[in-house]
Amino acid sequence: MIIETSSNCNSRENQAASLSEDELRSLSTSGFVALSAISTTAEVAEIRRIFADLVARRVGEKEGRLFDNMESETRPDGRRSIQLTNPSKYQTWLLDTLYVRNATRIAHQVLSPKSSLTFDFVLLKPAGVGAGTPWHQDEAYLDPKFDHSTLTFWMPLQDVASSDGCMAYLPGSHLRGVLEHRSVHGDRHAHAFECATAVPQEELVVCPLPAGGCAIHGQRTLHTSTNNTSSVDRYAYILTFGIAPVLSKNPRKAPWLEQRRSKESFFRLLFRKVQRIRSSATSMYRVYLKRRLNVISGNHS
Ligand SMILES: O=C(O)CCC(=O)C(=O)O
Repeated sequence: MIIETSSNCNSRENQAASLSEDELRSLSTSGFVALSAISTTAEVAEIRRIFADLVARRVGEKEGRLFDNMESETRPDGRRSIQLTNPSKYQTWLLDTLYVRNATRIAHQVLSPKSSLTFDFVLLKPAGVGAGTPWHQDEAYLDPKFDHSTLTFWMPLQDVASSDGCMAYLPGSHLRGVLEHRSVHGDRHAHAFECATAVPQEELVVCPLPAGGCAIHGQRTLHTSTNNTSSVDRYAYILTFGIAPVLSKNPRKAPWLEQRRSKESFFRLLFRKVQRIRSSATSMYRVYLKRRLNVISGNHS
């Protein structure tokens, strides 16, 4: 059965920024929670205007921050899922928004008062052709040598339902550990990963939201988004908060990351990592550096 969450969407008329007991329970039992408002109509309209302008001017393209995250050699029909990484670098006002303030307060409540914004990005799924994001866990993108603790906020900049590229979740999946992933379309050059385990469609929960609403999920919650078949471009502004990762006592294996790494140049890899996690522990970078130097010198240990 596909359950729509609109009736569970908790209203936040005054955009007060902490989760209720029910919302906290939903996050810990289901791995996600939907809020009907985290920003204001005026703020959402301004953020949308800024993103439309940045994308139209192809800001960030040369630096590799603007790209189609689903494009691959087998599916070269790009511009169906356009990602702009760290838009707040180009428009610092984004960091002063009510959205970021509210999300920060919620992250402090849920993760730790020491948590901070580590990464922001926009995903544009163009009208009529926008490709849904494949099922994945966010932790599949993170370095398996470290223990991570992150929380992601997903705010649509227009109303979204199944036909507009809304989010869908598999409740309880955050308790299953990090699952096997692979490159989308079997192409290691593609940015996106997909979960290699089949997701029971009858258990997924689709999450329609009004503009300025918010879906919040943890790093292991399996999630996807639907195709945008509507006549309106779908924008979502996504914030990831985290605490500094710590070297894991039980490091995971993530062959999908290794396979992609082996195809990338050292400098491109390092640039991407620095882009993705601005405020990670310096120890992480020491490990990246050591690993790549080993690869270059032929020592693959
Ligand atoms: O916007 C989407 O299509 C998916 C976003 C996503 O995967 C995320 O926020 O972690």
